[in-house]
Amino acid sequence: MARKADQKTDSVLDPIERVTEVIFGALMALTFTGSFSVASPGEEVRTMMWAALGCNLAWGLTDAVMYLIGLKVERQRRVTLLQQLQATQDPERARQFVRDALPERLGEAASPGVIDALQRTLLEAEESDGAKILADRLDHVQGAEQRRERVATRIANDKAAYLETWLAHDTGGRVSPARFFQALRRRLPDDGIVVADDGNHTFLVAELMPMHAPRTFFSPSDFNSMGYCVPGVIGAKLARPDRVVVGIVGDGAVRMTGLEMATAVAQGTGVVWFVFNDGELAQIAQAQQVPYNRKTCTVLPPLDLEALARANSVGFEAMSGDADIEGVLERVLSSAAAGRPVLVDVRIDYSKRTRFTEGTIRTNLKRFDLGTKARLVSRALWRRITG
Ligand SMILES: Cc1ncc(C[n+]2csc(CCOP(=O)(O)OP(=O)(O)O)c2C)c(N)n1
Ligand SMILES: [Mg+2]
Repeated sequence: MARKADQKTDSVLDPIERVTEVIFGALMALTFTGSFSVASPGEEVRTMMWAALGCNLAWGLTDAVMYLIGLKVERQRRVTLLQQLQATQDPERARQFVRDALPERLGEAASPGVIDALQRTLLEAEESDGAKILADRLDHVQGAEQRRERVATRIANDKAAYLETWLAHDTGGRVSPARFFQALRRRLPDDGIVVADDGNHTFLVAELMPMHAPRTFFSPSDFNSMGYCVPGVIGAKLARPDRVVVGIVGDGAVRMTGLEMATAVAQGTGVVWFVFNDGELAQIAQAQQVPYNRKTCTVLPPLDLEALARANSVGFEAMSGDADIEGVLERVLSSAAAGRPVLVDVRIDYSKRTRFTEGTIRTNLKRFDLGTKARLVSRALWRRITG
């Protein structure tokens, strides 16, 4: 009854063949059990009878499962063939698809004309199936739309909750990143451009400053080269003079390309650079703090940003706490609108870690092998104790 290996048919598993196998199994069971009871009746024979029955029952069940799988595979095969036929523009390829779907000898013998006729019949016959596929796809798309809405709501809720944690954080009198970006967002037009440098401030922008239009946020995201922002802001403004362009740059990065401010003055490009002044190469300092309990070469000497601005003939404002945010933003954005570049010394609060920093520390630790993990964790603990 089983299919011979070299016998190729147009069906992966023939339903009739399967039903026949089930009946065959049942007959076998009856035959075995019958012969045992005739040969030597008694307790042992009864056990064997049950065993034989059990075997055949299992065989029948296996066949039934195989039959259902076969139906599914068979249907998928037809669906794929239909899709291939519909998709191909090349008649020769279409013929090949039909030939492949035919029993071997028939496929070899059929002429192109016969195959073309078969193809037409196949496409017509499958039309109702095609409609079913379409309906399935539609269901899937509609399901996806509902999923999209669910995910969007969840993201919005998570973001609102995350913002709350920032607003509730004690900034110790310094400028709250969350309040700064909320105020900046309110004052910046939707197509206003924000250019960030590389550092902790980059992730603060990503996490706390919603962007309302494509191509309005720029940062050196591939090689993360510090020093991008000061000239980047000038470049963006020269390319889009009609847009408001501001930069967010660290007090480390501003030392790298800060003198480019002279170009803005020379070109009369009205831009604003907000220097997030925390006295450290914070992105690295924060990552050092957890494993080493030290800040190695990441604490910066003081930088007189007002003097730097004056030296370059650009305007200057200091933002020392949350109370300064609105007034400073008002003044610097109007100065930029009048074509006068401005540098702002933002005494930013970096006492709360970004999700990025939290995530990086955790992810890096996970990637290490067990020995390295144990070494890092024990050193971190030891340094917590010994200082
Ligand atoms: C040219 C260059 N050197 C070093 C680094 C490594 N690096 C990434 S962030 C960072 C600290 C940036 O400090 P700062 O500009 O003050 O920004 P903050 O992290 O304090 O916001 C450093 C040193 C880099 N990305 N590019
Ligand atoms: Mg810094």
